[in-house]
Amino acid sequence: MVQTNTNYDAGSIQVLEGLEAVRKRPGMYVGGTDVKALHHLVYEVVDNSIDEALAGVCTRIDITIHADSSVSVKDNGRGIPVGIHPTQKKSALEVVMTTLHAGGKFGGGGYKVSGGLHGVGVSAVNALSEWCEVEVRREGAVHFQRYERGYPKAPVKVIGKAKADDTGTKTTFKYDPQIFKEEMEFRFDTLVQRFREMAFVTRGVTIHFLDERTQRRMTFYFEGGVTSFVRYLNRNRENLHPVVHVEKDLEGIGIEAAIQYTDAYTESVYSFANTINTVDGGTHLTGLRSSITRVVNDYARKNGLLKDADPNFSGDDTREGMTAIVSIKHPDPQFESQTKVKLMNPEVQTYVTQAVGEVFGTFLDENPQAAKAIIAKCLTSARARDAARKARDLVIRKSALESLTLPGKLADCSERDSTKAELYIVEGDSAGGSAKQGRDRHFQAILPLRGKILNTERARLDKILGNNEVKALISALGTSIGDNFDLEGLRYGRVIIMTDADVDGSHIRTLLLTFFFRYMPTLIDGGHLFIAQPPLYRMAYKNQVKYVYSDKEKDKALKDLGGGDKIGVQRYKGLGEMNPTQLWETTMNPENRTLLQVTVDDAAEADRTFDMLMGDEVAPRKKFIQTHAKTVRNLDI
Ligand code: 0RA
Repeated sequence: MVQTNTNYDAGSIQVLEGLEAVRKRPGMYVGGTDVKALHHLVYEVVDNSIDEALAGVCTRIDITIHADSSVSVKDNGRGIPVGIHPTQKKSALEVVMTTLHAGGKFGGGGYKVSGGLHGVGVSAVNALSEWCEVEVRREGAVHFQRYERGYPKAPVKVIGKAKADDTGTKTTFKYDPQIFKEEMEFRFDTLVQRFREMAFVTRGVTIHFLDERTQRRMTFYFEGGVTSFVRYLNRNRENLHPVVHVEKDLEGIGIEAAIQYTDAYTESVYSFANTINTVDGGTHLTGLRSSITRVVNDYARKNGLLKDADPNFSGDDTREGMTAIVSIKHPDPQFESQTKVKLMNPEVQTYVTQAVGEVFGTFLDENPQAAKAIIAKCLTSARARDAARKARDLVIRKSALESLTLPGKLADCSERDSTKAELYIVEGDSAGGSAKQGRDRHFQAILPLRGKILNTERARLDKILGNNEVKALISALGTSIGDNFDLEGLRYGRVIIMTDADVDGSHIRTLLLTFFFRYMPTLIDGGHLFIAQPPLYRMAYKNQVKYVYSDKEKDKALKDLGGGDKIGVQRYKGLGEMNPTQLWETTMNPENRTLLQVTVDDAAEADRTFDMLMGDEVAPRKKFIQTHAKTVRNLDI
């Protein structure tokens, strides 16, 4: 599937641009200078090694975060060429490291499949690094070069011998604090997730990751590729049949997919193009979905499971409880935008539909037990959807009537200009009380919700719509929901979720995010949804008082305040522990507060974890709460 031009040499590397541009406008090349962009640097380097694995010439990648936050990526690929470049008259290695687009991926042969996210290659990382060192083992020698802010310190030199069959590349870089100015750190969990995904969709490669700051390490190798991926995703669910694996080459496009139904109420489908997680889907995902719907309907008709009078299953019906991965390898992928999150190649849809349709259709024919279980699941979900639709229509009609009468518990503000008004959604009556007293009633409205909304065990979200607390929320917002949603009606320009920093708070936040994501995505898109950030500690010494929002800030404040162990430190477990003035000063006053703006990605993540949170398996839920309760404080990452 993946073919490479074996005559590749220094000559086919095209030289396009200098590196000053990258330092001047990092946003254009790695998406900014925030912590997300920082992680991008690592991905960009790893992508190059993954390309070698896709070309079938690399089996192992070692990634290490060192104590000084420098990062090494080492692979056993062919090694970056070191011959003298015919027009540039210097080592091809230096050209690759210092010239944009010089990875051999842009014209000139070389790779047939490439994952590199921005395609700018390792040279952009080099330009944004305080220093960078590359070691290439190739042609019996170890070649070395060091760069500072992109500029080579000396020509490439041989620093040792290597066995003839010992080849590969090791890149070590330290990001430049002149570019990445804010204080930030690599996040182990974020990187792990990405490396795990890469290993799933690059079968046969072993990715080893070591964090020397903490000595945590992880190794990923998945013999089953995307099938292993689906097993992993379904590890806490009851499955209805073994994973169905699809693997096909059509017109030079590699297609892999894996499908398994479980008893879950949601769909978990992920798509990849050249190992990139295409978060916004695209033609490969559309192809997968449409073929599943078609095959299931065809089978149900053919076997009398759908009667002539019955309508076809909708796409939603056939996807409830389905976990699937589709991963394609394409020599010339077209993406919607720079950020490469949506695949556009039209032919891919046809090929994926064909490949998946054939294999999945045969699977159903040959496994009547599995087919029966899948169709039964579709029938249940079709009925539930119908019932939910009726219930929802009722709620919408009711809330349309009720929207004239605002809910009783809403403490509204006097401001009528929605662009200036804010709604705080607060958990619990006691916090609600503090917020009502502490707010500026001029422009801040408070809606207290009771924790009870979560006790609907194993609830479909549709059920939650019938809940009184949620109805109050819908009518307070004034937008209605679902297809009837109308942003014009929004009564508050800022909708702010304010919950405790504990397990229940995190639970309620996830529920609310899921609710907004499914029924009011436009509200999130418009940038109207926020999460308040209450302080974790109050620190007092003599007549100084300081509120801090993280443990790190606390350590710093301990130093700054002087006074050693005479400093009084109070940990806030809930909003209720703050008096109204404190709540105003720390969390509600626009002059001092920090709000985290919710993006659709954040909400989608909450949505993905929602069914697990609501499911009846206790162990994964506990684990989720422990990890999620922390990360949600940093939604801007
Ligand atoms: C250009 C050409 C060839 C390999 C590479 C670049 C290459 C780049 C990186 C970056 C990290 N690891 C890498 N491994 C290889 C092909 C060389 C050949 O045909 O021998």
